[in-house]
Amino acid sequence: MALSLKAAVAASSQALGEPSEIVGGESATTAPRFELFHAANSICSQKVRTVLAHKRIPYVSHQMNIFTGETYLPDHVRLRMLGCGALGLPLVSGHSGSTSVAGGGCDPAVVPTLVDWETGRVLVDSRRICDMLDQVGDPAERLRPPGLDAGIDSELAVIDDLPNYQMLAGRPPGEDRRPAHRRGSNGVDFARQKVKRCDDYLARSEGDETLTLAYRAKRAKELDAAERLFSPTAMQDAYARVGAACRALDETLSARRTRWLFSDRPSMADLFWGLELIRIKNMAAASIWEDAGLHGVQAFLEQAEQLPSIRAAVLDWPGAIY
Ligand SMILES: N[C@@H](CCC(=O)N[C@@H](CS)C(=O)NCC(=O)O)C(=O)O
Repeated sequence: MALSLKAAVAASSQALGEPSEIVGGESATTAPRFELFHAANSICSQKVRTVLAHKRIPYVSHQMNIFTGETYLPDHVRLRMLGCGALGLPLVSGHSGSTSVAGGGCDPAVVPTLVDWETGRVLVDSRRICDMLDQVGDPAERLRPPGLDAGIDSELAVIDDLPNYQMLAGRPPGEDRRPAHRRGSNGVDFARQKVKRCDDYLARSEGDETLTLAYRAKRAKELDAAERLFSPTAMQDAYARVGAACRALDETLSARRTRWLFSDRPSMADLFWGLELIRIKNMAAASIWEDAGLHGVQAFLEQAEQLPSIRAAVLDWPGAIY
């Protein structure tokens, strides 16, 4: 029997320890159109929260803990599989190194997961979710306004391909400046823990075709990550790619005549770049632009840190910076 959306959302919500809450809708009298399953420290969730805050869209927030593996809970995976099915892309089978769904396929055990009660859809990729949210509300306030969309999209493609997972969990090349509580992580153990988690769920999902497909896909992705992503050479390559992206950003910033990248108002590219730079700084890797004298990048970061949406969704969001 097909799982109804209402039942899937209720089950996924109940499986979490934390009660849900409404964000951004203190004065709302009707139930919000959107429900978001997300995690405080997930950069992909941060993008969605920031767009929701920027556009002042209220939503029901279901917070998950990535470190304890709540995104793998069977009820959440079932909900996400509805979104993966609607996406029209295959499930993941390996790890591309980035969080891009275009290159890697649909991951059934991650966040963010957005439920849209108006269309009855589950959306599963931060970039696609943010594009859809941008269609909501006043067209004059679009974060991807017509006419600027080509430039914005090319920045978003660069951002979508940044090696966030390697930077989060892997050992940086050269001096390890990460704070003591994170210095032990080399990525391999982190990814292998996820493989083990999938094995445990696979053993308990016998006979359940949807869950078996989902955990097999996630297992293959994390095994690939453990085997390939965290070697010294792979980490060197990842940091080099981030360095190149920051140099290109610095050049674009120095050529512009506007307050933000494309106009005097922040676009989706400004928000996402701001969030990525905050993440890189949080990973103790701001030396990537500091040591290279990329002053434009540093100034841009400081400007982005002042945005009320970024403050609300990340800098002042408990557990987002760690
Ligand atoms: N393409 C997806 C990727 C989502 C993703 O990779 N989420 C990460 C956090 S940013 C996650 O939930 N990881 C948990 C895990 O893999 O165990 C998106 O942009 O939404």
